[in-house]
Amino acid sequence: ETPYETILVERKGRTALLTLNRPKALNALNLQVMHEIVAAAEELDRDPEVGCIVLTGSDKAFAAGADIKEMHPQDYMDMYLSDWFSAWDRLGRLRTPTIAAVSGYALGGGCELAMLCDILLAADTAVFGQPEIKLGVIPGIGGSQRLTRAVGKAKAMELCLTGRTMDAAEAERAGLVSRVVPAEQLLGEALAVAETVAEMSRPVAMMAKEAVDRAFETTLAEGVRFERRLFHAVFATADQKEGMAAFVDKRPPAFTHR
Ligand code: CO8
Repeated sequence: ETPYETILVERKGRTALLTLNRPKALNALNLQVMHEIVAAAEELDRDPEVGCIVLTGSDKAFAAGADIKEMHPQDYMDMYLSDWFSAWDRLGRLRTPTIAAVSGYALGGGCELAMLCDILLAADTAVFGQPEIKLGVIPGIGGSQRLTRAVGKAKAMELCLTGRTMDAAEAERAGLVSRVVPAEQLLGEALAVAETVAEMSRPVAMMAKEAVDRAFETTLAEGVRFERRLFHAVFATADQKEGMAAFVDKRPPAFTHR
């Protein structure tokens, strides 16, 4: 039924679940995985019935990195002309909120993929790192930028320069992940968070995401101005009328996602 070979796509109500499925390679991210995830996610992003997308891997590995065997023979011109890995940027431009549910290894490109998502939930077994330097390369899917914004310069430098990994507890203390849960509860918890998000007004959730993301792109004054304009704009939605009316009437809101 699914046109994809390296990922599984499931729908549960207004939530979509994307599961990386290259178990023999610990979900190493080759170009096929990249194109399939991006295609699946963009299709879900266009679907008004989808309010949140969860991305996960296996118990052992969210993803153990970009596919080293595929990159090994490439030279500079191959990389430059194909703009290797640039399609991953499209994942960061989805409007639908995304959740990375990380169990086991999230190394290199795996850590970068998790950081491309909006909410990062970790199992207590999660291991994060940017070990590219040990292979004689550096992060290539935004790791040097997003890790630094998430955990600050000192820790990002240490991880990128030594290749040292951090466990889930350290990742939570450092602010990389929003929460750590026991491994056996990870998927259930991620789907519960997703369902909560998906039941909110879809356009208003999109605007909330856009506003938070703006904090990484602009100055405080510009960001606050951007937020204020979006805040005014939500008063054009039916869901603002419904949400506030429901509060006043002491009943749950029935959002129409308009
Ligand atoms: N790429 C390809 N294959 C992989 C990868 C990978 N990143 N990771 C694991 N595999 C394969 C192994 O080769 C092995 O295959 P086989 O059975 O055919 O030998 C299989 O998965 C199972 O792996 P292991 O036997 O190694 O499993 P272990 O439990 O012993 O070890 C580890 C797990 C510690 C995760 C180990 O596999 C490991 O160190 N993997 C590599 C981690 C890594 O360095 N990741 C960073 C890769 S570089 C990157 O992601 C960004 C590059 C940016 C480039 C930008 C270009 C523009």
